[in-house]
Amino acid sequence: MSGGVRAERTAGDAHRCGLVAIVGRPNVGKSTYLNAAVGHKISITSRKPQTTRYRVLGVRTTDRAQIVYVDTPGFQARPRRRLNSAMHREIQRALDGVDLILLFVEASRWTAEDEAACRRVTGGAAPVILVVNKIDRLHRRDELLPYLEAASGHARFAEIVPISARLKINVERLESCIVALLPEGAALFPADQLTDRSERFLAAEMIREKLMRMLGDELPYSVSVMTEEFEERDNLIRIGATIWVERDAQKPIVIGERGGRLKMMASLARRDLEGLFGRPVHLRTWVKLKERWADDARALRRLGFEP
Ligand SMILES: Nc1nc2c(ncn2[C@@H]2O[C@H](COP(=O)(O)OP(=O)(O)OP(=O)(O)O)[C@@H](O)[C@H]2O)c(=O)[nH]1
Ligand SMILES: [Mg+2]
Repeated sequence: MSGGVRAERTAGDAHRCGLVAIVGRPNVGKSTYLNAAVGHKISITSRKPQTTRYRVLGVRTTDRAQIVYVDTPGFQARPRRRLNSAMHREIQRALDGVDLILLFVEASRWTAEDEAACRRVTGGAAPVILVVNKIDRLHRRDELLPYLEAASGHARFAEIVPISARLKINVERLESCIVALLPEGAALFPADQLTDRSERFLAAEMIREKLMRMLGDELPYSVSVMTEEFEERDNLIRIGATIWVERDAQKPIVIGERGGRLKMMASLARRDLEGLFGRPVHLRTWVKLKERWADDARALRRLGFEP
């Protein structure tokens, strides 16, 4: 081989590449970590559980490795609606054939759902790293050690790594642990590719994130977003998206007084999308009634869930 990075490597540090699933109960910070690890906002986040509904790939490429992360919906012990079952299947698909699993929990808590997620992912072929997130929330540093000791009793983990995804504490250390456990192999994606998801998908998700963040506690679970138009012309991206609600009474809540709330959400989403695409975006949104979409197999297929 002539020159280049590869020739300079010694035998001990061959290029590594693999699929790494990010799994855990809702709201533990899985998507926040994905974005921190990749360095771009690819997966949406919010304070409310069940923000992520789809598998989302995030690719982190360095000169010695490529980590292909798969973010997943939060693991729920009992899926209720068809939508939740579809989300469960997304987790299942993410786990198929992965090289490594990151099980996310929150520092100082181990709930029944954490336990269920732990049982689901351990005992398979892939090694599991327990990631203890949100350590910045601990009031005292000496709370961490007993928690880590107790956690190590729950299953056999390849590593236990405490981090703060939000403050990016120990994220590099976690990355080194991941790379050490990946198989040798060539990169799966070009170095500049960040995700497998289309721009249409990302547009719908950024809008849904604002709905998750700005609507009250129940309503976010009743809305879905579909990109209907996506057109690039003269350095401008024109996007048209429909927001589905389940009941007529939900429309005015999403739209807000004189359209104020919808305008605000669209404007925040537009700013995110301009950051992501690096070009000006023109965004139009409509709110439509689609009764019981979350229990409707056809509607879920249109929203991109595989049957
Ligand atoms: N204090 C603190 N908050 C965090 C940290 N990581 C994530 N969060 C917050 O926790 C909340 C949930 O984060 P997400 O990344 O959406 O969690 P998730 O696990 O992807 O949630 P689902 O998609 O619903 O399963 C958000 O408000 C984040 O800002 C952290 O390290 N410290
Ligand atoms: Mg998430």
